[in-house]
Amino acid sequence: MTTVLAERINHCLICEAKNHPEAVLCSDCSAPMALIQEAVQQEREPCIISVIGDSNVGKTVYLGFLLDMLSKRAGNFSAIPKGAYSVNLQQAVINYLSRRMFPPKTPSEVDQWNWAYYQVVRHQRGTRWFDLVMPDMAGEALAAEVDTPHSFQVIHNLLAKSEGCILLIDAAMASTGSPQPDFFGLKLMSYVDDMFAVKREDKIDVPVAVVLCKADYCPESFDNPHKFAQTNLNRLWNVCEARFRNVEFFAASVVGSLGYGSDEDNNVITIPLHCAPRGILEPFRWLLSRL
Ligand SMILES: Nc1nc2c(ncn2[C@@H]2O[C@H](COP(=O)(O)OP(=O)(O)OP(=O)(O)O)[C@@H](O)[C@H]2O)c(=O)[nH]1
Ligand SMILES: [Mg+2]
Ligand SMILES: [Zn+2]
Repeated sequence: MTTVLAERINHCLICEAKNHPEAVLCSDCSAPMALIQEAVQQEREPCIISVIGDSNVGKTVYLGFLLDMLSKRAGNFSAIPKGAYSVNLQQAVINYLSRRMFPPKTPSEVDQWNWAYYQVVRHQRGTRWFDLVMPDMAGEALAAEVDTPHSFQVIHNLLAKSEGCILLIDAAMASTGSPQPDFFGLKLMSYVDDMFAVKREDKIDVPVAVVLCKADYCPESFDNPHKFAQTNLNRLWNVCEARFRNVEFFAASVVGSLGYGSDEDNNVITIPLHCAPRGILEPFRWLLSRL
């Protein structure tokens, strides 16, 4: 394993394209070359966890908070970021929220995404260290890839290499009767299904944590995420039941109270008045227990 990894030092971790030794980003897929350099240094193949979901569902906010809580040792976890670039996402999210703003949407261009490479251990459960790579993808790029597979090759490669997924769904939107979160979830899960299916009749083993985001708008989803999903996201629920062996539903939110204001174009915007993260670690803890 060590020598194989060392031989791959100039090959992108995500798409395996050979790059110039001094390349910072992969010339094929724009993933940071620091990922493979880190893996070679650790002498361990990292485990990729993908946070997926529609645009505006809350991926950046969720991932930023998750990484921040991990590095603050929440829930008996310890997390060590590898490389300063790994801290950028959590820093940006916490900075925005401390100024009572949400972070801007993630650009579709892959070279603008934040990638996090963390070593994580949970103290109660022995000493197994996980080397995790978690990119913050743009929802629009994901939607384009799902609609036209291979249009964003980096997403295709990332998902194919993922050992677990956190699928974020806009519970607030679903609770108002909008079918959009349900359809998007269904599309994403069938994309993942196509990617991992070996035989049609076999269920997929890859663990998927379905996180009902913005649950502060619909607190009932905290009481019973299963029932909420079965009622408001029935198409997604059915595909999970039929095709995936390892799925669990969770509810999460980061804000305790919201205010409303307007931006310079007089659009109504939400203002996070204070943060009260709830349900952020549970999906992650469950996912690690399944790896
Ligand atoms: N009420 C509430 N709103 C939230 C929460 N998390 C995110 N939001 C709202 O959702 C918006 C989008 O969050 P992002 O994290 O930027 O969404 P994203 O999935 O990264 O979107 P893309 O970058 O476009 O893919 C924020 O601007 C907030 O308005 C939450 O926990 N509660
Ligand atoms: Mg984003
Ligand atoms: Zn690449």
